[in-house]
Amino acid sequence: TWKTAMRDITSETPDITKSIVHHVQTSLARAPYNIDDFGAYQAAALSVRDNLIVNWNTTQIEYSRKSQKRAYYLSLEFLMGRTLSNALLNLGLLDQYSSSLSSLGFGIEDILVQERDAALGNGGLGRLAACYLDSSATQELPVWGYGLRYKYGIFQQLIKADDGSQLEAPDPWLEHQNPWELPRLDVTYEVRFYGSAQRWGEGTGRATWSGGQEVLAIAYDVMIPGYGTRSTNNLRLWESKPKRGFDLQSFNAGNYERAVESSNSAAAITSVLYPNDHTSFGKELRLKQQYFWTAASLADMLRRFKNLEKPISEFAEYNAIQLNDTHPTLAIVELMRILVDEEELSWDSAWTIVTNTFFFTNHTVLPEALEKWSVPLMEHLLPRHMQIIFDIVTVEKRFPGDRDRLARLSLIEEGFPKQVRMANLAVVGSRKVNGVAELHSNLVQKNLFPDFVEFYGLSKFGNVTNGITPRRWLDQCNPSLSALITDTLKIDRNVWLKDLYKLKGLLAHVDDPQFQARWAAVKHQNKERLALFVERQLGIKVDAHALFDVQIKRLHEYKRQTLNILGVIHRYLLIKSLTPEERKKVVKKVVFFAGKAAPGYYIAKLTIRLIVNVARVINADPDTNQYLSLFFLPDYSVSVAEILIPASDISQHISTAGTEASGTSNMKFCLNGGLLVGTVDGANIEIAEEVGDDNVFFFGNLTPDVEDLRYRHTYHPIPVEQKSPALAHVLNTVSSGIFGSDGVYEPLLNTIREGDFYLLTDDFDSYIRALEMVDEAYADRTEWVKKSIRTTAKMGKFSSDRAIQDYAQEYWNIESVKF
Ligand code: 26W
Repeated sequence: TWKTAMRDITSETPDITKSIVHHVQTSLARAPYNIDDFGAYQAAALSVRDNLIVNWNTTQIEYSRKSQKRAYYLSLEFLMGRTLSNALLNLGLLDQYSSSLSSLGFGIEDILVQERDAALGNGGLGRLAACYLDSSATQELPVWGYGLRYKYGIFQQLIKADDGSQLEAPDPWLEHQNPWELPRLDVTYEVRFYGSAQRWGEGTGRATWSGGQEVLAIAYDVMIPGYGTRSTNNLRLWESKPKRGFDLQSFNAGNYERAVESSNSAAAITSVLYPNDHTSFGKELRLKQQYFWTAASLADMLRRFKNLEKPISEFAEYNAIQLNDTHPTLAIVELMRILVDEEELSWDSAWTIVTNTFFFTNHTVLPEALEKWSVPLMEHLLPRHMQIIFDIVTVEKRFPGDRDRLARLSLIEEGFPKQVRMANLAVVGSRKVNGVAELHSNLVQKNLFPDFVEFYGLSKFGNVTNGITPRRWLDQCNPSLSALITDTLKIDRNVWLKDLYKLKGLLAHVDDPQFQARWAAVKHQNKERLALFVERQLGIKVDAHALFDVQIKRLHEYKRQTLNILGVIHRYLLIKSLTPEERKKVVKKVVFFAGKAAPGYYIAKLTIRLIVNVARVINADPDTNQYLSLFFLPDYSVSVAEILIPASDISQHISTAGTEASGTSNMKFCLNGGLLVGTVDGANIEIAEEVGDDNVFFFGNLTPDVEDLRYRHTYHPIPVEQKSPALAHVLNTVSSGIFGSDGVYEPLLNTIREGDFYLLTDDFDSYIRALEMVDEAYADRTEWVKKSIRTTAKMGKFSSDRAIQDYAQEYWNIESVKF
């Protein structure tokens, strides 16, 4: 126990143990004899942090000393998850901390789960940013992240006991001190809003922006350790603060309330992460977040650049800025403002610098996700930036070419009010534009920006297929599989975790029955771990011998969780119709769902309700519940994904063809030996190319047919009964009220019966057939295990190390900094 361990501290005590005890007594100011798991976590974290700080400082000094080109990753979201386990892995200190904690009476597993997720993101885009930071540091690349330090991360999801609907609660993740950040109260910038812009210097395009509200940006640095290297990069998150305690002018005028109000409005900027994913609402506070963050980040970069004492004309030779979707597009305009108004460069030289500095990644082709800001709102909040955008429009028009087309590719959309199209601005202001999987990048060129492709040529458009970090998404979340791989490949873990193509060495062992048995045993162990987790969470026992089928992602119509749940109901009805004898031949299956719905997304929330209530009925049916059970795991997070992914036999990635830009959890499942059920969409296609068509279960219509099918839905509708009798039966069963009466689900069912924009009626039958193929394949367990091994073996391409290399070489032109 702590008490004895404390008494036993001697000169022989390992340094790590001493350091943990030291932090209990000093940083936590607590007596060591009544420390609980959380206190032990805090002390261990502070002790690990001491190691990180040393490496981080060395790295930053080296970066300054070498003054090489740097890249900056601007993302409004960083979905980091937990840090302690990742830091221990990357520092190579996991075993030592584990034994120190155990000598103090604590189990490492109990300690690691004390940490709260840093959930400063919605989904794929935010988690991608986190994987890219890991890979950049691992490859010793000088890359910094810039984001916002939200006081509240993505909301906590609760499921209402009476009707199964989603409730949202705040996520005050900073309640306890966060050991992974370093407040830099000395690194601050002033950011202006509102006021007015006065042009000066005839024909130069210059202006002065003054007045309005000034807000302070304060830096918090999060250390990002690389794996197996001392290189430790920085993620700088900005917090907003009123410039003074409160607005002195109002205060002196006797208006105390107004004074406090203005200080509230400054603090509000970084108070909460917007929980929408794929829908833009055009709220003023969101625009304020975007500008606050880009302005502070650019001021910071400029200050760093000026320390190099290079001419400003060389800015783009030393800095590359990656825009993670359009959210940071104002950075383009802000850099123009700084160069033209403050550095007094000519418009054209400024524009050359800008268009050599920025790179833009698009993450979705859904029209409702394309950001637009109303011109009157921009004029009010950022008058100088609106002027610059209008000037960009005018200057772009000087280029030779087809005027009509240029009007169409205009940054301003006509209407009431006029709107600024941020994606178009991002394309115009960037050196290169990329999508996140082959298919998606083609759609970006053909459907989203065809006129720009014609205008600038194809060379401005590229593809970087997404990737995931194998450190978190294999070694950390699936230590048994990692150990088995190391043992089998007979190469050091440090080697294959940094060169994931090495996994193909597993192919030589596919036919080895002993290896197959060990592979299957690992999967089973992970299924038992998930079963235990579910039992603790929901109080229901899960049969780990059943096939585990998982769909975890944000709830969205295009991702078609509805297709999945209707398929589950279909299976339930089928099993129900069998005799007890016949049922014995059914493949036992457990279906897991998890994911959050945007708080205002009615249909997505209704889908959750349906899943939860179907689960209640199915799990309580003694005729069927040994063959089919269903769980909706509340409050999906990175940490929950780390338990679910290693336990899956199959996972579902079943978006309507052409709608899922890439998907990244598909890669995580396959890396962990789960097989993929999916549509021919996003990175599914490239995964199938790698692992082979016979190791994935594809179904559904293809992208080129989607448009035509939608047209037919509108002009030549065919009733569901005719198109898919099986689906019609399922819909009618839901309507009949066995999962909840009084027609609650009708609005959801009607999206399918009328319009069916996401083509469920077109894909249902082939979906069911694909699931039948899964059943057949699963019956031959040896063949199944081979498929699983082959899948993992072929996932090398999907390491985020490869993706980051692509960006570093083809886009940013940066090199590793070795020391
Ligand atoms: C303005 C509202 C808003 C918020 C977030 C619009 C769009 C977004 C993101 C771009 C949505 C997103 O996360 N997209 C996902 O990005 C992943 C990483 O590239 C891809 O793997 C997913 O397919 C894509 O949906």
